[in-house]
Amino acid sequence: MRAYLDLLQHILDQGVTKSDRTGTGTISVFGYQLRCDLEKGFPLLTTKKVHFKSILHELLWFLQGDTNIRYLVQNGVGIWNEWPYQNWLVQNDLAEQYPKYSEAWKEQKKVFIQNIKEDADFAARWGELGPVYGKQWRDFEGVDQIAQVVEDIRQKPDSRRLIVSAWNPPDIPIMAKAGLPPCHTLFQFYVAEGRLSCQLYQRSADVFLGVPFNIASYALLTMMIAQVCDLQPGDFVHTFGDAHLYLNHLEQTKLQMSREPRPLPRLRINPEVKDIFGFRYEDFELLDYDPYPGIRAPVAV
Ligand code: DHF
Ligand code: TMP
Repeated sequence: MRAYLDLLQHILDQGVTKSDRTGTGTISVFGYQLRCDLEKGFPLLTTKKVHFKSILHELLWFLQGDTNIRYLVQNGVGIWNEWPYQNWLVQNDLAEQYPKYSEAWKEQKKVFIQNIKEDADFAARWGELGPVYGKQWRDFEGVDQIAQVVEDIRQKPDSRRLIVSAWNPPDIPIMAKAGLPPCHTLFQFYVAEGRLSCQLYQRSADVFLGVPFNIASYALLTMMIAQVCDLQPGDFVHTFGDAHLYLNHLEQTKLQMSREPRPLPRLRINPEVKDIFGFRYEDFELLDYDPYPGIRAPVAV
């Protein structure tokens, strides 16, 4: 994954200082493209340990059309916790009492997440992110875009219209309330010489924390769709809008850039599964993953 380190270098070299919604501050570039050949290994970073389990559960959760964090929480995945938590604080007039990122805020988050886990009614009320990815993928005004795109890839592989969009303008204000308007906004498939490629347009990219997840997640989705369409995986092309490094991730970025990438792991998928909605957690096995240690970094909420 030299390509990822090149992106980090590019932002450090060319990025401009830019303030942002979260108040953290970034250095940012506008427009960039990265490509991985999925036959050369599974693109999970080796220059820090990336939690593959979270990526897999998140993707299965999207594919089920789920938008409530309860499934993730129950499977030990915390990557979406901060947004419903912050929404709950705001809606209950507690945001001033628990200032973002303070120790009290972190402690209260644990209580909130415990409630999501144990109390189904509480989770139904407060665990919802709004009509985010799962909803738009499976039910964009009644259209199951995933079922449709798989059908189109099978029937019309030459099509230039193999698109899934998570960007639904009337729903943007509702998504912004508890979750976020989709960062991975739109993706397109392409079939040539028996290989399935995928290109993602990501409007906004937290290059240190979010992007390693996003690359692996779309690589995984492309491999799953290739399998159910009897194709080989091709390239994953990742196109960025605002690609940024948060100012509180710069030390971590430099540490990561000092590490020499290792060979990529491989991903085994149970070859029996031929239905895109039929995959389970146990159908995947990551092999030969030998990363450097993880690097902690705070997420901007
Ligand atoms: N907001 C921001 N500011 N950046 C994001 O990357 C982001 N991503 C979202 C939602 N909102 C976001 C969803 N995806 C982590 C990774 C991906 C993700 C959210 C959070 C994260 O915190 N990763 C840590 C911990 C991993 C884990 O707990 O498994 C990491 O070190 O990779
Ligand atoms: P924004 O909505 O103000 O652009 O903030 C969203 C932040 O989350 C931004 O830093 C990009 C980051 N992000 C990713 O990088 N990947 C993701 O998958 C998600 C959901 C968010």
